[in-house]
Amino acid sequence: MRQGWRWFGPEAPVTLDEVRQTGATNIVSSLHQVPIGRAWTEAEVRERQSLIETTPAGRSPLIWSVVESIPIPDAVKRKGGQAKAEIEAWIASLEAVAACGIPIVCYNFMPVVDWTRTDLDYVTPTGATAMRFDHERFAAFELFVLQRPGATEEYSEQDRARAKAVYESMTEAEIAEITRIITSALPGSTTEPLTIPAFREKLIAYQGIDAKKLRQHLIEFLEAVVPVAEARGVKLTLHPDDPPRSLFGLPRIASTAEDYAALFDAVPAAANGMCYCTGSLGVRADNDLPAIARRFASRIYFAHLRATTREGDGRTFHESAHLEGDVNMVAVLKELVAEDRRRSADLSIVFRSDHGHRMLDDLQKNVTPGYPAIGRLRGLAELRGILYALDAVPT
Ligand code: DNO
Repeated sequence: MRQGWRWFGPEAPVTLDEVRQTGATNIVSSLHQVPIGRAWTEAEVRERQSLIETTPAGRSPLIWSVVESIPIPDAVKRKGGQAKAEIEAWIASLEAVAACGIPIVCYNFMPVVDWTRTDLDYVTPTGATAMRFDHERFAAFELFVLQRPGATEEYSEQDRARAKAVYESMTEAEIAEITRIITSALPGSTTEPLTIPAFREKLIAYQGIDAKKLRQHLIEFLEAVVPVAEARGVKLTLHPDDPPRSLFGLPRIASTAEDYAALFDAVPAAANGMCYCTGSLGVRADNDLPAIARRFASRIYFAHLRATTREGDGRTFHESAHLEGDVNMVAVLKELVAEDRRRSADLSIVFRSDHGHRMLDDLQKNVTPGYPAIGRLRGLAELRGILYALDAVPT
């Protein structure tokens, strides 16, 4: 398996020279500066590639092997008026990536928000901080800050009462913070947070789109892009929903094995692949992670490895150290290694230690939420240990 590292570009707090020190060899990156929906040019991709792949004398080389992500605009997910043009722009970006020989592209199909958390710095017993999704805080936001029409009916009376108590205990600053975290679409996103009215509008635009329709839109998207990827030798990998269930009354369709099976049945070409993310899928107790890895082994080109711990009734969770929590990482890696052994080196699975606790010096530094260097390095080192023990020395 190939050791990857997500790098957010030249402005990011973690530099390429630092990445090199982690022992990772494969860079996972995107043109984060390009607005969502604008087609990437080959020159732009090449420029970034040359930054990554120009190695200072005496240093070990890095290679840009995964684009995470080429974002998909909401118009495609909703199949709005601009959908066709947006898909064409996405294909142009894919062509630019393919022209530079980058073999893997990751994307997601979550409406409006990408990954969602309510706390970025939840203090764990070690003193390191983790990201957390607190169901009650989320409900407090949705019911009393966002005041989403229709939300009330989706919660039980007991949930509403708990959410109200949580909301009433929150300070103005806490309310502003949770609003910022949730409406930036994802913590650490390069997009600006939305105002509450703008966020509401984005949700309203999805009215009438249920899971069946959203899945159909994804299939139509795949029917347009997979043949291009197939012809250009690029593997597309769909990232699972995080958390793997509906939020804000919006449908989600990449949360379970059956969700993925439906997509692979509809568009069977090998380029239609999976980004196997243990942290996202693992939030559901009914997702059997090793079984999912076994079932879709040949479609897994890229893996995000991290663990979460469910709390209470399971709707709340926090991110654990990589080998702790609800994910049996040894069992997962056994499956991935078995698949990797069936492959040629050029198709070896790229994995990255996903997220990481904020610890040691990173507690004093500016970090990208979820992506501090030290916590991720701890994760990578632990994962590497398992691979060595499985006699699967990573490249
Ligand atoms: C979070 C990431 C996601 C992922 C996208 C892929 O840490 O795993 O934001 O990059 O969902 O499109």
